Amino acid sequence: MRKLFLFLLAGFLALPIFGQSNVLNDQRTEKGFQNPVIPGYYPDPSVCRVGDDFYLVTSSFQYFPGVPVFHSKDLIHWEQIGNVLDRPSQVDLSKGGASSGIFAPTIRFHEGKYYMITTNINLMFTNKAGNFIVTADNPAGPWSDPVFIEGVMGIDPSLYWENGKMFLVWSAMNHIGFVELDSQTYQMIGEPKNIWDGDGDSSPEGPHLYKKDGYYYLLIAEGGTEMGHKVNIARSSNIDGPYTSNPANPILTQKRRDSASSILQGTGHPDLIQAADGSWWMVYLGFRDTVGKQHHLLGRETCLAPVRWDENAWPVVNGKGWVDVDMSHVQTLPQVLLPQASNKVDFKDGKKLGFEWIYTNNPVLDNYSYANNQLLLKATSVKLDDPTRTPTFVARRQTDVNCVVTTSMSMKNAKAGDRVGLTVYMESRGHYDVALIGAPDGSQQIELSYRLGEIKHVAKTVKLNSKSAVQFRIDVTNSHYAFSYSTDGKEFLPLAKMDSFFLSTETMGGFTGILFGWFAEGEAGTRAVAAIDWMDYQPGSEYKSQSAF
Ligand code: 6LW
Repeated sequence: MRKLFLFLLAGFLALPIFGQSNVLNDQRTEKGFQNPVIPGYYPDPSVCRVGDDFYLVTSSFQYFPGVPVFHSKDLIHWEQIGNVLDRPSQVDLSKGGASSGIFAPTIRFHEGKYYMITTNINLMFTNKAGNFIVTADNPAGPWSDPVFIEGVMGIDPSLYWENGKMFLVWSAMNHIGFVELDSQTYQMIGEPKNIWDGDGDSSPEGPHLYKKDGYYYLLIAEGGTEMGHKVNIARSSNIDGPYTSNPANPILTQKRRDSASSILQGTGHPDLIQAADGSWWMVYLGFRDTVGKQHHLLGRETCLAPVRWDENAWPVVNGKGWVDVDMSHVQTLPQVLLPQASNKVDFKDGKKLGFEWIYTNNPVLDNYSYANNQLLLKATSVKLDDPTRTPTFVARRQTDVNCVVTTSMSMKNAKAGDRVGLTVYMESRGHYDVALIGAPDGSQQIELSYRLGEIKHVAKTVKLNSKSAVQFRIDVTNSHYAFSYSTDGKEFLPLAKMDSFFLSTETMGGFTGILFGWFAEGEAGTRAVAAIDWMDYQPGSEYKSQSAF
């Protein structure tokens, strides 16, 4: 009887927890988290709150769809709920190269409407570029077509409203610009003004305005988005200045003696948010310096820190102005865990690729279809190496330092020179590919090759006896991408181990991170098709690193 009572009581207590969507179990904790909170190339985060729901967006550069949108209840566990720019009519990425396209976005909620403002920097290639606003009733979409703001030159726009007026701040080269916008047409009212030049470091950028205790606070990043990145803040009693720097700037930087050995570096590009309980938090980007010698692979990732912001005082980030991967000391909001996502993507029973899959530039979506529980990729003559056109290529981010990626695929209608496979892709000038290729005698071979700048090399070829599906596997550590293949799905034979160092952001340049994706390419008139059965992505344990040197 007692047991039955306890059982019923436990069930009753569990109800409100299981009753909520996204909540897996009752292992709630209010202490601690790990950075990054959104791993993989998700830089320049901006966040807004509606009730106790948080919405976050990040920049996306040359990839489509653009500007991923995430939802969270606790600022720690984020689920992607869509992409803001998911129709070609919203974004022209057609001719931009690596790290062109969509720079830092801002998301805000004002009078029942969500606003996202960002910059398409492809001004040289399209007249549909510059700073623009899209709006939505639901942050998951659909979002409107863009309204471009005429005459605003620069990047990193952000919005602020007060007394029915709408204001824009942005990074205009070496200063922060400010102007009022017409709240209906989003066009400038009057002349823009410089309101702050920052504290003298390079690249004052990513501005956001907040009001607290009668002051306007202007938060920016400085130092550039590398090792010297930092967060500075100024305040004024008037919205258009003059702004006075915080004497304790920078309020966040890893360029301190205490944080020099942290794996998390380059922290900056912040946004502040106050939770419903009154606590303040900062989202910002940081990268994990895992390859060694100040090289990273996964891009700039979204991170979190607590902020103490006493009345009339300047905000203090994480108590000490620097952060770490391990934030287990932090008293957090009540944590709401997400359902464990499946590691295996397949196309059985009508399943399709989710929001996290991206294409370069504006993809030709007719080249991607589903049939017989497979994803089919039609090859074209546009190569992965092409910096400005869209090859048949769809990919997901590397989100873990150590992981194992396996896929099963085959090639149909192959002619000599056709190539379909799996790539570790930093950009068109830097990728490691394992592929099925069409041989002149009509057979198929496996080819492992790489492109690093002007160097293109075939590292290994293996003859195949059949055209059935093969399995490619990449064992990933901080230092290497180790490729192997199987023809029976059981026994994997090694192909080669490639250094990760050469694909790093510091080697290749740019603002993005590593992707794993399938591609299909051939000579003009190719009819080859890549038939994909599945991809399995198994995260490994973090930071069990091997020396890269
Ligand atoms: C972004 C700028 C920056 O627009 O890099 O990290 C640019 N900060 O603010 C691209 O991410």
